This record gives sequence, structure tokens and C-alpha cells, in this order.
Amino acid sequence: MSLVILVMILVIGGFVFVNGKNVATANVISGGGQVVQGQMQQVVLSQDGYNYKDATAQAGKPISLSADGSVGGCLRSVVFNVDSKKYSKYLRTPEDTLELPALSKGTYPFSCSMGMGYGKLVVQ
Ligand SMILES: [Cu+2]
Repeated sequence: MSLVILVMILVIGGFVFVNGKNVATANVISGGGQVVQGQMQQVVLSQDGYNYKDATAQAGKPISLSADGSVGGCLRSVVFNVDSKKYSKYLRTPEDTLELPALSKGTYPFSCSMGMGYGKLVVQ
């Protein structure tokens, strides 16, 4: 059991590290101090059994991904691999977001950080 705890510590530590240097820069602040969301689109993940429900997004727009209250446990740690780049974050609350770049049409598989729960982001 202590191995499980060690793995948890490493995983959570990894997320803290990633988040530390991943200070969100998606919002553009205009001269008037107004936050402009630009072309950012919101995608909300839900859980379906041990996996995620399929999610959809529009092509060509950066994505702000969050996980609603139905998503529990380690499924709140979301990992995407896009064009051999890794995007991951522990979405501790429904307000936490993982920013993804604009994607082209296609189906993007993702998983929880432990590779136990899976989902698909369908970009149309
Ligand atoms: Cu998991």
C-alpha cells in the first residue's frame, strides 16, 4: 500500500510542478483592463462509469477544459498527448481548467494520469 501512496505523491507532485510553470496566459487583457476571452471555447468533462463521457469541441479554437462535479478521484487528473506534446492538469475543482491549443478536426483520446479512465475529445 505504501507504494500506492508513493505513486500518488509523485503524481500530485508532478502536477504541482507542471502547474507552477504553467501560469495561464490564455486571457488577453486589453488596454481598458477588460478581460477578453478571445476565441477560447469551454469544454466540460463528465464521468461515465469508470471512464469519461465523450466530449466535443470546435476545430481551430483554443480550449479551456474543465471537469464537472460528476468526475471523481484520479479522473480529475486529465492527460492529453497532442502532436507528441503532453498537456495535463489536476482539475481539483470544477473551476480549474486545462488549456489546450486550437486543434484540427479529429478524435483526441485522453486519460486520467494513471491510465485507468479514458475518454475521447471529438473535434468537429
Ligand atoms: Cu486514474
